[in-house]
Amino acid sequence: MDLKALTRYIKNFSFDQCPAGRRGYRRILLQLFGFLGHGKSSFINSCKYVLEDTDYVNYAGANMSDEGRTTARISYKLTESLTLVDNRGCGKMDSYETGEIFAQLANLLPLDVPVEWSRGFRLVDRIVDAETTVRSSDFVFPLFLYSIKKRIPSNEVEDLKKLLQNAERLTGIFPFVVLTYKTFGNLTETEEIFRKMGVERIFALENYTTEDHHRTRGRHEAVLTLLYEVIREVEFLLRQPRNPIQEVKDRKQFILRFIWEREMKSLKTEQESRRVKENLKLGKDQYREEDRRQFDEEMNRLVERLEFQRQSDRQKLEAEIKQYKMMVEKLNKKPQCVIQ
Ligand SMILES: Nc1nc2c(ncn2[C@@H]2O[C@H](COP(=O)(O)OP(=O)(O)OP(=O)(O)O)[C@@H](O)[C@H]2O)c(=O)[nH]1
Ligand SMILES: [Mg+2]
Repeated sequence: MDLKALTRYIKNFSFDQCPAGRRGYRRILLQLFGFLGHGKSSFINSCKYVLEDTDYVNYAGANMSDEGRTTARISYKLTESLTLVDNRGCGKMDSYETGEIFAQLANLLPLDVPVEWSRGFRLVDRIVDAETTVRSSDFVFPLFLYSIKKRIPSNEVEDLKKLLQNAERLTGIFPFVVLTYKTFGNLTETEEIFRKMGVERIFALENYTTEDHHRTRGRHEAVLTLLYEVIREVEFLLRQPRNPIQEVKDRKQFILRFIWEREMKSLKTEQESRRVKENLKLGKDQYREEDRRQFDEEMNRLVERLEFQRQSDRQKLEAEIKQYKMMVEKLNKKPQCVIQ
């Protein structure tokens, strides 16, 4: 398909045209997720640039530095039936940040408002507060963006795999992966790592950016092909009966279970560390007690020895006094010598 035909296909897509009907959906919500500064906002700018065929505009506020900065969950309408969502990127893969990512991905948090990173059960409150804004007519499609430039540390592969698998459990779709900064690293190696994680659909591209947005056929084609493939996948999935309302319920249950398990785990860890600390303190007290006991024993031994010494000295002294007395008595009894 040439570029024009691809563009037409994307712009004309509507759930009404699907052979099995709209099945309760109105738009595809292409949920962009990934780490800070991996090119999510730039990808949105690229899509707008390619599809709208106007001047390059930094709509999504892609950061000028290498670091990212999107802190809200903003939606960008691309066509009547396709909306992109720039989710807040995560910095690390702890259960708090991944919990937030899941809640965003599951479309359970409001669109177009700042995203707070909350701890504890606060996320549950936010999900409940957002209930009136969640639309079951959104077909949630996960798109994971990863910059080749950042290379995947081998000790993070397992966590990344788990993140993608959970995204699949949450949305029913194994995320498509978009490798950004295509020419800034080893593409084949990165693709291989993602394939081993079970990713089937990998796309690599060089985003259009504020500094570099000279139109090239290659870059246009990469963006259009990805959007086309997303739509084709949705059409394929719609061949099976689906229940959008049930899907929202399932997603909510998944997240609530995740938060519950996370909090239970953190409570257990807290209790465990408190127990270890108490034992340690107890250990110290026991140690002090043992010290004191040894000291007392030593003191008692010394006192005993001193007492023994004192007794034997006294006996010796008494014996000497006795002897001395006897000598004096003897001397006193000696007959007086009379000098004539
Ligand atoms: N050369 C090149 N630069 C890119 C590409 N993608 C993004 N950039 C640059 O990388 C920086 C960060 O990109 P953003 O699009 O802001 O990243 P982000 O994922 O939205 O970051 P957060 O909002 O923090 O999650 C910006 O300076 C972009 O111009 C790419 O594919 N190639
Ligand atoms: Mg951003």
